[in-house]
Parts: sequence; structure tokens; C-alpha cells
Amino acid sequence: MSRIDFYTNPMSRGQIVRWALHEVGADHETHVLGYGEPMNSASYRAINPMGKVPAIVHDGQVVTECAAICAYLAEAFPAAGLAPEAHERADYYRWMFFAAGPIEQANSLKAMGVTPTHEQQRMVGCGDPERVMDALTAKFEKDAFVCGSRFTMADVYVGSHVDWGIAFGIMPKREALLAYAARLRERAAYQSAKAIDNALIAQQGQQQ
Ligand SMILES: N[C@@H](CCC(=O)N[C@@H](CS)C(=O)NCC(=O)O)C(=O)O
Repeated sequence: MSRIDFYTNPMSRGQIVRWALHEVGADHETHVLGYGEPMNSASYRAINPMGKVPAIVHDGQVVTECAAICAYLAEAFPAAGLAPEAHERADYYRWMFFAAGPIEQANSLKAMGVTPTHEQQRMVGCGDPERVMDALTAKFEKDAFVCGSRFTMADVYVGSHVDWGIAFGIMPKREALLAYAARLRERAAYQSAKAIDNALIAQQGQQQ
């Protein structure tokens, strides 16, 4: 019987992993960690030395980094059918890593109000943040999901960036991106996972 411990905070990228856990139907025990001291305790830093959530421990194996956790879960729970088939691997890995690198960077720069100069764009991994958004938009003008017409785990990760980016006003509200996010929000696993995090956020609000 396999065991998954899930370390998260409802107001964090842990929402991505909760959605992924629901998509694969994996039983898990949730450990909610507060920001600050709880995430930086020696016991948690033994799991994630970065002192960040999310993390999972699956039968004693630690996985950190949302993209890695999503890819890991898709493979660890093959019955869910969310890992890529051979012909889907190029898109799956390309866009998964594009989200973990360039999209993350472009969103962070935007959120911080930093626009890299032309010279800096040559060095920074995302290059021109506007081009990142253009590449992403062109992708979803062409395809319904990362791997074409089929939803895979890559959509949990890439889609979470789009969903959050639009909600926080850091991604442009372009039709293709809005339509992609709307498709994802229809998923039962998205809705059940968000309901849990939203309830936890409401609970935290009442305790303050
Ligand atoms: N690259 C990491 C980012 C994780 C991350 O930055 N988590 C934030 C919450 S969204 C966090 O734990 N911040 C707490 C801190 O840095 O003290 C991932 O994709 O999992």
C-alpha cells in the first residue's frame, strides 16, 4: 500500500499539486505548513532544503518542484492515463519545461515590475517576456491542450500558470489563453482540488 505525504499551504503553488493528486486519484495525507518558521523548521527543511512548498514524499521518496511532482505523479499512477504517449512526448516535455523556465520567469519579472533590457534578454532564460506570451498564445490558438486534443498532466502544470497568470493580471487576457483556462476549469479534479484549498483559505481567514 503506497503512501503519499503532501506538504502545502493553500495559498501557494501547492494548489497545482493538489490538482495533480486529484487527477491521478492518489490517496494522500496533507500537511499544511504556515509561511515563515513552519516552512523553515529543521524537520521540513530535511524534506525540502529550500523551505518551500509544495513537496511530496511517496513511499519515502521526496519530490519537490511542481513540474517534477506533476510529471512524477503521472508516471507513478499510469492508470490515470495522464503521462504522455510516445507521439505526445515532444509537446509534453517541451511545454512542461517552457512553463517551469520561461513562463515562471516572465511571470515573476512582470509581478516584480521588472522589464529586462534588450541586452539582459540575451542572458536571462526567458528572453523577451512578451515573446514568451506570444509563443504561449500561438500554441493554444493551434491546440486545445499541450499534447493536442488530449488532456495530459502537462496541462495541470502549464494550465496552472495560465490560470493564475490571468487571475492575477500578469498574463494578457488573450482569447486563446482565456479559452484554454476555461477548458481546464471544467475538469472535475480541478474543481474538487480548488474547493479544498478555498475552504482551507477561508478557515485561515477566520482564524486571523
Ligand atoms: N520552484 C518551486 C517554487 C516553490 C515556491 O516558490 N513556493 C512558495 C509558495 S508558492 C513558497 O513556498 N514560499 C515560501 C518561502 O519561500 O519562504 C516549485 O515550482 O515548486
